[in-house]
Amino acid sequence: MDEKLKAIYQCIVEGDNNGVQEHVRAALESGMDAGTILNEGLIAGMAEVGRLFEEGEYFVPEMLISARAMKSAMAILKPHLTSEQVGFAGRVAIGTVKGDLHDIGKNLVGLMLEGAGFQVIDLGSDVAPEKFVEAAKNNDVDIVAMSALLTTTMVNMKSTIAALEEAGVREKVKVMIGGAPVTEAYARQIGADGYAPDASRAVALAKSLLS
Ligand code: B12
Repeated sequence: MDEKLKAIYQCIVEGDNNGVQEHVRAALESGMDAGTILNEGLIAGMAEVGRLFEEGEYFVPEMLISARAMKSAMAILKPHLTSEQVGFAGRVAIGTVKGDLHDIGKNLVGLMLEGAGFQVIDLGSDVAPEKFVEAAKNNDVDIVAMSALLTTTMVNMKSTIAALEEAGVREKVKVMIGGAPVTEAYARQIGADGYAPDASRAVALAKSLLS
Protein backbone atom coordinates (compact mmCIF):
# COMPACT_ATOMS: atom_id res chain seq x y z
CA MET A 1 0.00 0.00 0.00
CA ASP A 2 1.11 3.57 -0.74
CA GLU A 3 2.85 5.17 2.29
CA LYS A 4 0.39 8.08 2.49
CA LEU A 5 -2.61 5.75 2.37
CA LYS A 6 -1.00 3.51 4.94
CA ALA A 7 -0.60 6.47 7.32
CA ILE A 8 -4.27 7.47 6.85
CA TYR A 9 -5.43 3.88 7.36
CA GLN A 10 -3.32 3.60 10.53
CA CYS A 11 -4.69 6.88 11.94
CA ILE A 12 -8.27 5.61 11.51
CA VAL A 13 -7.43 2.29 13.16
CA GLU A 14 -5.75 4.12 16.06
CA GLY A 15 -8.38 6.87 16.22
CA ASP A 16 -5.72 9.56 15.72
CA ASN A 17 -7.89 12.58 14.95
CA ASN A 18 -5.12 15.16 14.44
CA GLY A 19 -2.92 12.73 12.55
CA VAL A 20 -5.61 11.72 10.07
CA GLN A 21 -6.38 15.36 9.27
CA GLU A 22 -2.70 16.11 8.63
CA HIS A 23 -2.23 13.04 6.44
CA VAL A 24 -5.41 13.60 4.43
CA ARG A 25 -4.42 17.23 3.74
CA ALA A 26 -0.92 16.13 2.72
CA ALA A 27 -2.29 13.42 0.43
CA LEU A 28 -4.64 15.91 -1.27
CA GLU A 29 -1.80 18.42 -1.67
CA SER A 30 0.33 15.74 -3.30
CA GLY A 31 -2.44 15.36 -5.89
CA MET A 32 -3.90 12.10 -4.66
CA ASP A 33 -7.47 11.47 -5.77
CA ALA A 34 -10.11 12.04 -3.03
CA GLY A 35 -11.89 8.78 -3.94
CA THR A 36 -8.69 6.78 -3.43
CA ILE A 37 -8.09 8.41 -0.03
CA LEU A 38 -11.67 7.60 0.94
CA ASN A 39 -11.83 4.00 -0.23
CA GLU A 40 -8.30 2.74 0.32
CA GLY A 41 -7.44 4.81 3.41
CA LEU A 42 -10.51 5.75 5.44
CA ILE A 43 -13.04 3.02 4.61
CA ALA A 44 -10.38 0.30 4.69
CA GLY A 45 -9.31 1.58 8.14
CA MET A 46 -12.91 1.50 9.40
CA ALA A 47 -13.29 -2.09 8.13
CA GLU A 48 -10.25 -3.05 10.21
CA VAL A 49 -11.79 -1.33 13.26
CA GLY A 50 -14.90 -3.49 12.73
CA ARG A 51 -12.74 -6.60 12.51
CA LEU A 52 -10.90 -5.73 15.74
CA PHE A 53 -14.25 -5.16 17.48
CA GLU A 54 -15.48 -8.52 16.27
CA GLU A 55 -12.31 -10.20 17.56
CA GLY A 56 -12.85 -8.63 20.98
CA GLU A 57 -9.71 -6.49 20.74
CA TYR A 58 -11.64 -3.23 20.41
CA PHE A 59 -14.66 -2.07 22.38
CA VAL A 60 -17.25 0.68 21.82
CA PRO A 61 -14.97 3.54 22.99
CA GLU A 62 -12.32 2.60 20.40
CA MET A 63 -14.98 2.45 17.67
CA LEU A 64 -16.21 5.89 18.73
CA ILE A 65 -12.72 7.41 18.63
CA SER A 66 -12.11 5.96 15.16
CA ALA A 67 -15.52 7.22 14.03
CA ARG A 68 -14.60 10.73 15.20
CA ALA A 69 -11.36 10.60 13.21
CA MET A 70 -13.28 9.32 10.16
CA LYS A 71 -15.74 12.22 10.41
CA SER A 72 -12.97 14.86 10.61
CA ALA A 73 -11.28 13.33 7.59
CA MET A 74 -14.55 13.24 5.63
CA ALA A 75 -15.10 16.95 6.36
CA ILE A 76 -11.73 17.70 4.71
CA LEU A 77 -12.51 15.46 1.73
CA LYS A 78 -16.07 16.76 1.24
CA PRO A 79 -15.29 19.70 -1.10
CA HIS A 80 -13.10 17.42 -3.22
CA LEU A 81 -15.80 14.78 -3.54
CA THR A 82 -18.55 17.23 -4.44
CA SER A 83 -16.74 19.61 -6.77
CA GLU A 84 -18.31 18.33 -9.98
CA GLN A 85 -20.43 20.95 -11.71
CA VAL A 86 -23.67 19.11 -12.30
CA GLY A 87 -27.33 19.95 -12.79
CA PHE A 88 -30.24 19.07 -10.48
CA ALA A 89 -30.74 15.31 -10.46
CA GLY A 90 -33.58 14.89 -7.95
CA ARG A 91 -34.40 15.16 -4.25
CA VAL A 92 -33.47 12.50 -1.71
CA ALA A 93 -34.49 12.21 1.95
CA ILE A 94 -31.89 10.05 3.70
CA GLY A 95 -31.65 8.72 7.23
CA THR A 96 -30.43 5.87 9.41
CA VAL A 97 -33.39 3.85 10.62
CA LYS A 98 -34.89 3.83 14.09
CA GLY A 99 -32.69 2.43 16.87
CA ASP A 100 -29.51 2.77 14.83
CA LEU A 101 -26.88 5.42 15.52
CA HIS A 102 -24.37 4.54 12.78
CA ASP A 103 -24.24 7.54 10.47
CA ILE A 104 -20.87 7.47 8.72
CA GLY A 105 -22.02 5.39 5.74
CA LYS A 106 -25.27 7.36 5.50
CA ASN A 107 -23.32 10.64 5.52
CA LEU A 108 -21.03 9.34 2.82
CA VAL A 109 -23.93 8.30 0.60
CA GLY A 110 -25.52 11.74 1.16
CA LEU A 111 -22.25 13.45 0.27
CA MET A 112 -21.78 11.49 -2.95
CA LEU A 113 -25.41 12.09 -3.96
CA GLU A 114 -24.92 15.83 -3.43
CA GLY A 115 -21.81 15.65 -5.55
CA ALA A 116 -23.86 14.08 -8.32
CA GLY A 117 -26.45 16.88 -8.28
CA PHE A 118 -29.07 15.50 -5.90
CA GLN A 119 -30.59 17.76 -3.28
CA VAL A 120 -30.23 15.82 -0.04
CA ILE A 121 -32.44 16.19 3.01
CA ASP A 122 -30.54 14.58 5.87
CA LEU A 123 -32.93 13.26 8.52
CA GLY A 124 -30.05 12.12 10.75
CA SER A 125 -29.84 8.82 12.57
CA ASP A 126 -32.36 6.91 14.74
CA VAL A 127 -35.11 8.07 12.36
CA ALA A 128 -38.61 6.80 13.15
CA PRO A 129 -40.84 5.63 10.25
CA GLU A 130 -43.15 8.64 10.82
CA LYS A 131 -40.25 11.01 10.23
CA PHE A 132 -39.48 9.39 6.88
CA VAL A 133 -43.18 9.65 6.02
CA GLU A 134 -43.32 13.33 6.98
CA ALA A 135 -40.24 14.08 4.87
CA ALA A 136 -41.69 12.20 1.89
CA LYS A 137 -45.01 14.03 2.19
CA ASN A 138 -43.76 17.56 2.65
CA ASN A 139 -40.68 17.98 0.54
CA ASP A 140 -41.50 16.78 -2.94
CA VAL A 141 -39.05 13.96 -2.42
CA ASP A 142 -38.17 11.59 -5.28
CA ILE A 143 -36.24 9.01 -3.26
CA VAL A 144 -36.35 7.85 0.34
CA ALA A 145 -32.95 6.37 1.24
CA MET A 146 -32.48 4.28 4.38
CA SER A 147 -29.32 3.05 6.05
CA ALA A 148 -28.96 0.35 8.72
CA LEU A 149 -25.79 -1.15 10.20
CA LEU A 150 -27.31 -3.54 12.70
CA THR A 151 -29.11 -6.78 11.98
CA THR A 152 -31.49 -5.79 14.79
CA THR A 153 -32.47 -2.47 13.13
CA MET A 154 -32.73 -3.64 9.50
CA VAL A 155 -36.33 -4.65 10.21
CA ASN A 156 -37.17 -0.97 10.67
CA MET A 157 -36.65 -0.54 6.93
CA LYS A 158 -39.62 -2.82 6.44
CA SER A 159 -41.70 -0.88 9.02
CA THR A 160 -40.80 2.36 7.27
CA ILE A 161 -41.97 1.02 3.90
CA ALA A 162 -45.20 -0.12 5.58
CA ALA A 163 -45.64 3.36 7.08
CA LEU A 164 -45.10 4.97 3.65
CA GLU A 165 -47.77 2.65 2.23
CA GLU A 166 -50.18 3.41 5.03
CA ALA A 167 -49.74 7.15 4.54
CA GLY A 168 -50.44 6.76 0.81
CA VAL A 169 -47.02 8.07 -0.31
CA ARG A 170 -45.30 4.81 -1.27
CA GLU A 171 -46.27 5.20 -4.94
CA LYS A 172 -44.89 8.76 -5.03
CA VAL A 173 -41.33 7.85 -4.05
CA LYS A 174 -38.63 5.33 -4.84
CA VAL A 175 -37.09 3.56 -1.86
CA MET A 176 -33.43 2.59 -1.76
CA ILE A 177 -31.62 0.87 1.07
CA GLY A 178 -28.10 0.01 2.15
CA GLY A 179 -25.70 -0.63 5.02
CA ALA A 180 -23.34 -3.48 5.90
CA PRO A 181 -25.93 -6.19 6.76
CA VAL A 182 -28.33 -5.27 3.94
CA THR A 183 -28.49 -7.29 0.72
CA GLU A 184 -30.17 -7.18 -2.66
CA ALA A 185 -32.33 -10.13 -1.59
CA TYR A 186 -33.45 -8.29 1.54
CA ALA A 187 -34.37 -5.25 -0.57
CA ARG A 188 -36.56 -7.44 -2.77
CA GLN A 189 -38.06 -9.19 0.24
CA ILE A 190 -39.25 -5.97 1.89
CA GLY A 191 -40.38 -4.33 -1.34
CA ALA A 192 -37.67 -1.65 -1.67
CA ASP A 193 -36.90 -0.42 -5.19
CA GLY A 194 -33.16 -0.93 -4.92
CA TYR A 195 -30.05 -1.71 -2.90
CA ALA A 196 -26.45 -0.60 -3.34
CA PRO A 197 -23.38 -1.87 -1.49
CA ASP A 198 -21.43 1.42 -1.43
CA ALA A 199 -21.74 5.15 -1.93
CA SER A 200 -20.68 5.36 -5.56
CA ARG A 201 -23.04 2.57 -6.56
CA ALA A 202 -25.74 4.34 -4.49
CA VAL A 203 -25.37 7.30 -6.86
CA ALA A 204 -25.69 5.07 -9.93
CA LEU A 205 -28.74 3.41 -8.37
CA ALA A 206 -30.42 6.74 -7.54
CA LYS A 207 -29.90 7.90 -11.13
CA SER A 208 -31.28 4.69 -12.57
CA LEU A 209 -34.32 4.76 -10.27
CA LEU A 210 -35.26 8.18 -11.64
CA SER A 211 -34.45 7.59 -15.29
C1 B12 B 1 -18.04 3.00 13.86
C2 B12 B 1 -18.94 1.92 14.40
C3 B12 B 1 -19.74 2.25 15.51
C4 B12 B 1 -19.84 3.66 16.08
C5 B12 B 1 -20.76 4.50 15.14
C6 B12 B 1 -20.39 5.96 15.10
C7 B12 B 1 -21.15 6.70 14.02
N1 B12 B 1 -21.38 7.97 14.28
O1 B12 B 1 -21.52 6.17 12.98
C8 B12 B 1 -20.45 3.39 17.50
C9 B12 B 1 -19.33 3.28 18.51
C10 B12 B 1 -21.47 4.44 17.98
C11 B12 B 1 -21.08 2.02 17.30
C12 B12 B 1 -22.02 1.51 18.16
C13 B12 B 1 -22.52 0.21 18.08
N2 B12 B 1 -22.12 -0.74 17.21
CO1 B12 B 1 -21.00 -0.37 15.66
N3 B12 B 1 -19.71 -0.34 14.29
C14 B12 B 1 -18.97 0.63 13.81
C15 B12 B 1 -18.07 0.07 12.66
C16 B12 B 1 -16.69 -0.22 13.26
C17 B12 B 1 -17.89 0.92 11.43
C18 B12 B 1 -19.16 1.38 10.73
C19 B12 B 1 -18.78 2.39 9.67
O2 B12 B 1 -18.87 3.58 9.89
N4 B12 B 1 -18.26 1.90 8.52
C20 B12 B 1 -17.75 2.74 7.44
C21 B12 B 1 -18.88 3.13 6.48
C22 B12 B 1 -18.31 4.00 5.36
O3 B12 B 1 -19.40 1.95 5.91
P1 B12 B 1 -20.96 1.56 5.97
O4 B12 B 1 -21.60 2.19 7.12
O5 B12 B 1 -21.10 0.11 5.74
O6 B12 B 1 -21.56 2.33 4.69
C23 B12 B 1 -21.26 1.98 3.35
C24 B12 B 1 -22.24 0.94 2.74
O7 B12 B 1 -22.79 0.07 3.68
C25 B12 B 1 -23.23 1.75 1.98
N5 B12 B 1 -24.40 2.30 2.66
C26 B12 B 1 -24.56 2.69 3.94
N6 B12 B 1 -25.76 3.24 4.13
C27 B12 B 1 -26.41 3.23 2.95
C28 B12 B 1 -27.67 3.68 2.58
C29 B12 B 1 -28.09 3.53 1.27
C30 B12 B 1 -29.44 4.03 0.87
C31 B12 B 1 -27.25 2.90 0.31
C32 B12 B 1 -27.72 2.70 -1.08
C33 B12 B 1 -25.97 2.47 0.68
C34 B12 B 1 -25.56 2.63 1.99
O8 B12 B 1 -22.46 2.84 1.51
C35 B12 B 1 -21.56 3.25 2.54
C36 B12 B 1 -20.35 3.88 1.90
O9 B12 B 1 -19.67 3.05 1.01
C37 B12 B 1 -18.87 -1.24 12.28
C38 B12 B 1 -18.04 -2.35 11.62
C39 B12 B 1 -18.37 -2.55 10.16
N7 B12 B 1 -17.60 -3.41 9.55
O10 B12 B 1 -19.30 -2.01 9.60
C40 B12 B 1 -19.48 -1.62 13.64
C41 B12 B 1 -20.74 -2.48 13.70
C42 B12 B 1 -21.75 -2.04 12.65
N8 B12 B 1 -21.27 -2.17 15.03
C43 B12 B 1 -21.76 -3.21 15.65
C44 B12 B 1 -22.33 -3.19 16.94
C45 B12 B 1 -22.69 -4.53 17.53
C46 B12 B 1 -22.55 -1.98 17.63
C47 B12 B 1 -23.22 -1.82 19.01
C48 B12 B 1 -24.47 -2.68 19.24
C49 B12 B 1 -22.13 -2.09 20.07
C50 B12 B 1 -22.58 -2.08 21.50
N9 B12 B 1 -22.41 -3.22 22.13
O11 B12 B 1 -23.08 -1.10 22.01
C51 B12 B 1 -23.55 -0.30 19.04
C52 B12 B 1 -24.96 0.02 18.52
C53 B12 B 1 -25.34 1.48 18.68
C54 B12 B 1 -26.62 1.82 17.92
N10 B12 B 1 -27.76 1.77 18.58
O12 B12 B 1 -26.57 2.11 16.74
C55 B12 B 1 -21.67 -4.47 14.78
C56 B12 B 1 -23.03 -4.87 14.18
C57 B12 B 1 -23.27 -6.36 14.22
C58 B12 B 1 -24.57 -6.73 13.62
N11 B12 B 1 -24.51 -7.73 12.78
O13 B12 B 1 -25.61 -6.17 13.87
C59 B12 B 1 -20.55 -4.08 13.74
C60 B12 B 1 -20.70 -4.75 12.35
C61 B12 B 1 -19.19 -4.45 14.36
C62 B12 B 1 -18.92 -5.95 14.39
N12 B12 B 1 -18.13 -6.44 13.45
O14 B12 B 1 -19.44 -6.65 15.21
N13 B12 B 1 -20.55 1.38 16.22
